[in-house]
Amino acid sequence: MKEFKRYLLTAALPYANGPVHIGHLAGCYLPADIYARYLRAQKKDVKFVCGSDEHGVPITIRAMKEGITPQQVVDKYHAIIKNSFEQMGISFDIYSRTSNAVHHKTAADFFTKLYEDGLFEEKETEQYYDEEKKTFLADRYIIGTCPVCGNENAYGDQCERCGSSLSPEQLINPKSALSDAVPVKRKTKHWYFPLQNYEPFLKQWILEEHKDWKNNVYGQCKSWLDKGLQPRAMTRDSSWGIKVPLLGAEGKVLYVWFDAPIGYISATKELTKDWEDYWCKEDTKLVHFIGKDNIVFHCIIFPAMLHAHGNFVLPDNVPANEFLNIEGDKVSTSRNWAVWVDEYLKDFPEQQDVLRYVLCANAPETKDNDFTWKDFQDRTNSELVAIFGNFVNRTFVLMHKLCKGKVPPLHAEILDDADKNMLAEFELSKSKIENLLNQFKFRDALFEVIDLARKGNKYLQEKQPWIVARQTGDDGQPIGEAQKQIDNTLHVCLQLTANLAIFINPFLPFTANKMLQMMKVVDKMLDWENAGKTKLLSVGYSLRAPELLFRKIENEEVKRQVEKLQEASSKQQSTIDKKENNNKKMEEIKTEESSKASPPAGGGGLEGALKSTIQYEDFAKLDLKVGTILSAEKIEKADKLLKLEVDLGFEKRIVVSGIALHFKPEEIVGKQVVVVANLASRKMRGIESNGMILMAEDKEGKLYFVSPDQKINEGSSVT
Ligand code: B3M
Ligand code: ZN
Repeated sequence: MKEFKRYLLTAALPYANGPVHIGHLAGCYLPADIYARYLRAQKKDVKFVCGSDEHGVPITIRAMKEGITPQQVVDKYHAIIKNSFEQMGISFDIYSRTSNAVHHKTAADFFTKLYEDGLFEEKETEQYYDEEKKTFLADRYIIGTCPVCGNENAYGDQCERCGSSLSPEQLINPKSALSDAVPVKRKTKHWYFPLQNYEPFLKQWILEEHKDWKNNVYGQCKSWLDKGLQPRAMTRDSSWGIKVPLLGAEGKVLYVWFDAPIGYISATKELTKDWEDYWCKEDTKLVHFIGKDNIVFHCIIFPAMLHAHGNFVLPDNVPANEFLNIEGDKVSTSRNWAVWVDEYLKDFPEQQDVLRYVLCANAPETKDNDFTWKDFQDRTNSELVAIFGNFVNRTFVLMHKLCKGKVPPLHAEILDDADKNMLAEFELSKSKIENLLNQFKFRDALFEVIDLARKGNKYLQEKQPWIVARQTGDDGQPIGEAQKQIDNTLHVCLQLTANLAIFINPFLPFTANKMLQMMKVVDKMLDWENAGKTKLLSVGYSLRAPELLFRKIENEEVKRQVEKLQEASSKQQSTIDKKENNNKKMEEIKTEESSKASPPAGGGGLEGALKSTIQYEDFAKLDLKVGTILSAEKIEKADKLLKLEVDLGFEKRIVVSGIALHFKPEEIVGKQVVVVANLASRKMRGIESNGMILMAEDKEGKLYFVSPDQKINEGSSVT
């Protein structure tokens, strides 16, 4: 194994276009922080850098939504994000921002160097342009109807309703988000980085030399490299960002994914004058902590840039995590389906470690995972409180009761196997935990720590010093032999407590600190070299009274959070509905106006308006089946939706239908309906809906079921 002299850890720069949510924490900030704390405890030379990503379309879109300037957006969210990280104990050595002058210069110089070395290809292409606003439009700025699900507000790169990734050309009725104008194509010049030229280097470096990377990371890289790389434009037409440092490049800025990773270099420059040691010396271990959506940028594009530039080290590892879902559903900012860190901190003051614990125990290290408030409660109550907290608390209470509040001596002559085995566990745990942390297996490492506390509880339970203490002499005190046994037990438990503080420190630093206070020892005790030792607390040393390390999470709190999540998302939904309604109304007005101007053949007006003609093959794609509604129930916090169970003959299905305002659940049970049976399933309010019920709607908006005119077998086809 290569020996490294220093460590440079980076965590993805969050876009300063919103607060951070717990998915961000679990994805990269928490693992990075655990690793940084672990290395620092080992007295390694570590720099842990991060900052806000303040450029790119996400920022300008947010500015447009909030009706403020991009600068105001980044100022607002940079402060919120920075504060959330600080409060959560994410121990960056620097949290910078890409709007800083140092960064602008560093990124521009980087670009210039590649340019002067002749490494860019200059190309003119056609891109969408808004003639009213006189600006080119990034894909995100083009809005239209999704060809997959019909969402009228799909973006030119993605439909947020059905998740399809799109290109602006695929949108039906594309419009500029800035002016509503229909965009036109215009020529524009950009500088492309020919990634394909770096393929041989990347293949050798990743596929041959980094087989040690996590499967998800290695796999994604391999698939990109197998598909073959394409030139990528490193500049954009925009007024927000780092100006392209070339003559004749007015109105152009660096592509955000060109400048953002260079932000790691700029932040290090800001942090230390020795920044070159960390970026240019081969014995630096550079580790990028990121979420899975950033893999290609950190494993392929940025390394190719660094390699092309020369002089820089490449990442030794990129331990990317998968995504954390919330209550069974994907995190979505637009649907406000997220647990925001700043709000958590308000609702659960002083409970940072509990969240750190749950997010690490449930970290999406190898696959997407789910955060639920119930699991948050269960893990807190049955692991942190019942195992770790309980062990430490019992140890302290018993030590005060049976050993006069002091570390009792160890009577070697009567140590039994249970004592010896317990003491031997310290070293064993240390090597297991180290081994796991070195491989970025934070969850398993944390479970080892909890397991050690569990062993402590078991040991204490077997030893039962409170029972031994009943063997009293005439003076009412435990007889000598009994006291010796008690001493040994509590001596072992206290040394174990000291070890637990060291082990838990990278994960739950606030808790480790509380434990230091209780043991009246200094920070130095938490140095990793002390882990595994059995004589950390000196005999006779008097310790403080116990303080509860964790408190239970009550049912009420959990209920409140689940409600809050649902309320926030339905509030958001109703604004989206309103917007969609407004858009619809706008469409209606436009259609009416245009029909007045030139009435279409056969009448016109809204009612007669038909969608464009489809071919029989289009119709034949639908699988329409007759089904019977077996049960219907309301869905909490979703006043428009009913959850239906429908018998389709060949199977029973759950279908969520937006008919709750029109029908009472009890009046539709037994009804025969027509179901679009091959519609892709969709989650609504956390419930998976498999299909759609056909309804007829009259002019007033009243709904009617479409049903066979007499009862027929379930599963019959509608053709
Ligand atoms: N800001 C993407 C994100 O927040 C981007 C990461 C930059 S890391 C250099 O997911
Ligand atoms: Zn869609």
